[in-house]
Amino acid sequence: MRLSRSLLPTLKETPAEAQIVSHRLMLRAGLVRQTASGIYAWLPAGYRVLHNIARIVREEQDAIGAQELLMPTIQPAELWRESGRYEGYGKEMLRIRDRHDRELLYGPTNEEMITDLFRQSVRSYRELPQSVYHIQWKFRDEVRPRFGVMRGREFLMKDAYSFDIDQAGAVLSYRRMMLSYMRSFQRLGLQAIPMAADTGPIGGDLSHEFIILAPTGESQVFFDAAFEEIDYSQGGFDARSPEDLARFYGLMTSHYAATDEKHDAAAFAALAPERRREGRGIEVGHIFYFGTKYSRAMNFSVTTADGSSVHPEMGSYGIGVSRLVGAVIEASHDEAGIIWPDAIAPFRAALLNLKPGDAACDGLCESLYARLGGAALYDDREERAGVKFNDADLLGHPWQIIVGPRGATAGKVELKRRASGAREELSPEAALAKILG
Ligand code: 5CA
Repeated sequence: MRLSRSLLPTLKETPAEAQIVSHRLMLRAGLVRQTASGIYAWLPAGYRVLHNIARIVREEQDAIGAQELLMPTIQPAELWRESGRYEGYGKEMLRIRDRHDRELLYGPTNEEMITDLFRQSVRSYRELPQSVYHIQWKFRDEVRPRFGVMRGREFLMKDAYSFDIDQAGAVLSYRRMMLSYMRSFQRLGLQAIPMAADTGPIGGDLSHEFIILAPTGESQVFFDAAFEEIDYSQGGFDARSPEDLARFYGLMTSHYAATDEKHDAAAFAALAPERRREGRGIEVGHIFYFGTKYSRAMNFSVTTADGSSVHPEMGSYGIGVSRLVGAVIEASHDEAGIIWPDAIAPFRAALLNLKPGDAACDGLCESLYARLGGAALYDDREERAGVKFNDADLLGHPWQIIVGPRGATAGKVELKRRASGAREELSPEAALAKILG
C-alpha cells in the first residue's frame, strides 16, 4: 500500500476521549474511528489486524476439527422465548421490529440459534459429537461502553458450540477447546491464563475466563509462574487423545490462577515466593459447559444406541476478536507507539523514502516495494523524515526499511527492528531476506 493513497489518518495529538493506551494508539494510528457510542469503523490498517487475528483463531479452530459456518446477526425473538432468555437478557439486548411488526433482535450470542439448527437436522447419536463456530458481529447494549474496542457495543466474536451425546464427551470437547485457545493466544504473542469464572447469563456450572496480562486490565490477577513456561504449540498435546487432554487440563487447573473476585490469599501465599505473579488482566476469551440447558429447553433430542433418546450435552466458547486488537496493544507498545507481533502486524514492514523526487531513492524504493508487495506500507509522501519516522513507530510495523539519498547511491538501506530499536546498514537484498525470511 502507498501511504500517499491510503486512508490512514494518523493523529499527532492524543484524543481527549481515550482513557487507556490501546484506545489512544488505535485512534492515533488511524486503525479505527468511532461512528456511534461503542460502535467503530475499521479503517484499512486496523481491518488488516482484525483479519490477521481472525485467521489465527480460525486456523486453531479448524485444527481441532470445529466446522466453520456463518449465522446471521439478526435473530427472531421466538427462539429466545423458547430458552427463556428473551426477557431474561435484559436491556443489553437490542430489540428490533420489522415492517410486519415481527420481533427481532441483534444477536448478543448464538446458543439458541445453533440449537435450533442442530435440532432441525441431527437425529441420532451417530451424528455426534460435532463442534461448529463462526466469526460474526455481536451487539450488546452495554451500559457504559468504554476503552474503545475493548468494551464496545458492536464487536466481533468467535463463538463455537459443541454437541456431545454424554457428559464424558462434553468434557473432552471443553478441554480440546481450551487447548485450541491456549494455542491461539500463544500465536498472537499473548500469555493467556485460564481462570475459573462465573457463568453469568450464558449459564452452566463450569467455565473459564482467559486472562491476558496488561497494566490497564480491568481485574487484578494472581497466578503461578508455571504458566509462563508452558509451550502449548509443542508440549506433545494431541487434541484427539483423551489422555493428552486430561494431562493438559490438569496442567491448566492444578497451578494457582485467580482473578481478584476468586482470589484465595492463603493458597497464593503457599506458593514459593519466586513463583508468585501478580498483575492486571483483560478477559479475551470465555468458555462454558452448560450440559442440557438449551437442548432441554428447546426440545432437542437424539436417539441413542439402545433406542431411547437424550438431550445432547452442550458447551459454548467465545473469543473477543475485536477486543484482542486492543489487548495486544495494551501488552505490546512503548511511548512511541504500537509494537505489533509479527504474526498480526498490518504490514511486515514500512518502507520509508526519505527523499521522494530523488532519482536514486525513488528507484530503490520502487524496486523494494515491488519485491515486498502487500507486506509493505510504502511511505512515499512528501513529508519530513521526522514525520515518517514517528508515523512508522506509531503504526508499529515489525520492520522499517529506511532509504536515504546517500545510502541509495551506495546501494545501502538502513533496517530497523521496531521491538528492539536495533538498526543496521545493509544491502537491499539482505534487508529483504530478513523481512521476508
Ligand atoms: N456465548 C458465550 C460463549 S460463545 C459468550 O457470549 N461468552 S462471553 O459473553 O464471555 O463473550 C465472549 C468474549 O467476547 C469475552 O470473553 C470477551 O473477550 C468478548 N466480549 C464480550 N463482551 C464484549 C464487548 N462488549 N466488547 C468487546 N468484546 C466483548
